[in-house]
Amino acid sequence: MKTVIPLIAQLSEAETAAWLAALKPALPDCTLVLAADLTVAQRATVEVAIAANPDLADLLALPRLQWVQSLWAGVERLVAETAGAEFAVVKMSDPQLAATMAEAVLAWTLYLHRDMPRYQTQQRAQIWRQHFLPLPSQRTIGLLGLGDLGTQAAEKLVQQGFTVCGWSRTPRMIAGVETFSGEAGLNEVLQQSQIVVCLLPLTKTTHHRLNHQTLALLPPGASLINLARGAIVDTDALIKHLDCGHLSHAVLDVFDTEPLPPHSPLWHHPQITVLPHIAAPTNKQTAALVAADNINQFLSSGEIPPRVDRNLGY
Ligand code: NDP
Ligand code: OXD
Repeated sequence: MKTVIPLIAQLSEAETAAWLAALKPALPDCTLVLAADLTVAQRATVEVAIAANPDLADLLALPRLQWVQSLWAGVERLVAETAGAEFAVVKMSDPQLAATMAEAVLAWTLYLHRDMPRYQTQQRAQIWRQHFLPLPSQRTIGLLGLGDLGTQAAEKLVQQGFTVCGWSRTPRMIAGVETFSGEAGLNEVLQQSQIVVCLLPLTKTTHHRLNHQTLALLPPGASLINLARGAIVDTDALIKHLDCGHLSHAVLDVFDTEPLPPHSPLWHHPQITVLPHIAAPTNKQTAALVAADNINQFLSSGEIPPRVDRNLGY
């Protein structure tokens, strides 16, 4: 008999159908069922579920659940909402997602490196003025977070000729990147970064990690790119640093509240580029294969893939 794998998702009908279409061929030996369609007997057998913005009640209704495969790389909400639950959470760890994120990091780094916000402003005022362009090697980019996404992004920036430094919780080695860890390490990275890119997970420790004090460590004229989660940055502090001229620009893809509310001052701030959470959209085909590999491995060996550490929150 085929193993029943529920897809527990609060997505639009079209999105759900598209995920089912990607997952079904990747899991030919399993029966994929939406949470609402599980029979009582099926519910009692489920050991692994696939989740995307799940309703907590649907997960808690599975008495033998051992682990959940998230379709998203960011699992902060899932981990927080299921605190205390026995089952493991496995985040989406897809090399294609990391490549897409690295592309976004390069794109927005080049946007700042090539002074595009300034030339846009000049165009509006019909100003024809050229500014000095440093070599990429003369520009230090600091990456906060050197996990699946930060590592590939750092490598891409190195390939492009930038000087790259990075920060993680535990020490990491990446060829061509000066790496730091721990509290003192953050200070070092911020002090030398002309562009700082945030790819940290949102946890109790990283909440408002970029605040008035830490943003003050950045050199004058530095810029921020936040592609991780909004609440890692204290928005009020960021606005103050931009308004007083200490920082020159911020590219924000993620916000405390999404969609960004219409009354948010961020929409119209001249030194902020607002993006609607588009840095690294999950590719359903590649993500489905990653999820399927993890599930097939578990079904054949009983081994749960590397899981989120619930104490650390990522
Ligand atoms: P990983 O878990 O693979 O990596 C997290 C990195 O952050 C690790 O290097 C980790 O350190 C470091 N870190 C965690 N806590 C701390 C801390 N307290 N101090 C210093 N470093 C810390 O995550 P991913 O790379 O897969 O994803 C990062 C985040 O990107 C996701 O959590 C999600 O929020 C966001 N994201 C955004 C998307 C978008 O489209 N905007 C798309 C996908 C994800 P260590 O190496 O020591 O463990
Ligand atoms: C994700 C995201 O976590 O899009 O995959 O932020």
